[in-house]
Amino acid sequence: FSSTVVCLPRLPRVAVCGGTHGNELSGVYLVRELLKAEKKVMEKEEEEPLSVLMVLSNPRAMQQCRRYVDTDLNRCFTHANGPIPDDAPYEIIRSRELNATLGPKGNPEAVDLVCDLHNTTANMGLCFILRVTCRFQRQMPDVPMRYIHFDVSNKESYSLDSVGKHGFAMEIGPQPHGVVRSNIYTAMKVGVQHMLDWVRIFNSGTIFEGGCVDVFTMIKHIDYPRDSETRNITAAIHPQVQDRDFCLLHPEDPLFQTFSGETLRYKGNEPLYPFFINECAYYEKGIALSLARKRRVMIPAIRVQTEQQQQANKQEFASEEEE
Ligand SMILES: *[C@@H]1O[C@H](CO)[C@@H](O)[C@H](O)[C@H]1NC(C)=O
Ligand SMILES: *[C@@H]1O[C@H](CO)[C@@H](O)[C@H](O)[C@H]1NC(C)=O
Ligand SMILES: CC(=O)N[C@H]1CO[C@H](CO)[C@@H](O)[C@@H]1O
Ligand SMILES: [Zn+2]
Repeated sequence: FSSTVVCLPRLPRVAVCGGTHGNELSGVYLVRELLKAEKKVMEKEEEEPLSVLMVLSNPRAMQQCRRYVDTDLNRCFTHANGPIPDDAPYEIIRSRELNATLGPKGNPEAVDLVCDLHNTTANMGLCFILRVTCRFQRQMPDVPMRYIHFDVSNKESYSLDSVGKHGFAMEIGPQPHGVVRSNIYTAMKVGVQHMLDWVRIFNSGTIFEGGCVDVFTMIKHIDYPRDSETRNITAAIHPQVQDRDFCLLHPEDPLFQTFSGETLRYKGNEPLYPFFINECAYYEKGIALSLARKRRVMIPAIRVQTEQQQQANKQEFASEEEE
């Protein structure tokens, strides 16, 4: 498989975004730290061939240490048209601003890669949530690193990372509400550093060997058992499942424990991998956990396009636009 090398466009402009959810503090503190480091570099006037744009996505929610003020910012990036009213939700207004800074979405001027930093209260380690499959060469030292794929090919993507030409979310946990834990913060910092190193090495023309990578594809969400009248939850995640993200769940395995002490079992007909188990922010979305199928995917060797290939691409893009 490594005989064919796939050539991809250069990635000269990368954006690292934190605070898209204002209470996910690792990303907030990391972007602030990178902004400080950036200022030092600029004072020394060092030439940096890669442009890295640092963005604090939802300042108002960060100030209040809340996920969002009016509505989930990370669901606002669908193709919206027309003027917005003055009393529009804050996040709608902010999403337009971010679309202008990082995008516009679907436009050749958009940044090449958006890395959006999140964290989860679930015990998931470091995860890359992708719309396409790729992989970073190096493994992280202490944290398990995984790839999750949400198939959105038939739906319009709505997340911040969809504004760039390419994008992904880095999700890391467990870390509770409004808390920063140094192990999680450090793992995220190392993850971002790896990603930026990878882009620099890629842009410089190095060939990355192909190979296999395990990808978790989201199949479905499962809600908590609820009272049919009040809609209140009647059970919590079973202790045998709590914190066991990415451990195979078999049909008839315990899944929930009701508040009266009864065990409820997984009724699916195939074993699947649970993740986002008991994510705090997903109670309001009606998600107790998500289930994924694991696939092994072959990744071809990749290399950056030559100058000529890039020129040819630009022309192709321009003629598509005219159509
Ligand atoms: C982003 O901006 C472009 C150009 O102004 C517009 O066409 C598009 O609908 C905007 N998308 C969002 C999500 O705001
Ligand atoms: C359902 O939940 C609401 C809000 O948390 C609470 O006020 C109410 O008492 C609950 N109802 C029952 C029957 O437990
Ligand atoms: C997925 C998600 O939104 N995760 C959580 C990250 O951590 C913060 C607190 O630091 C939670 O509030 C989020 O819900
Ligand atoms: Zn988040």
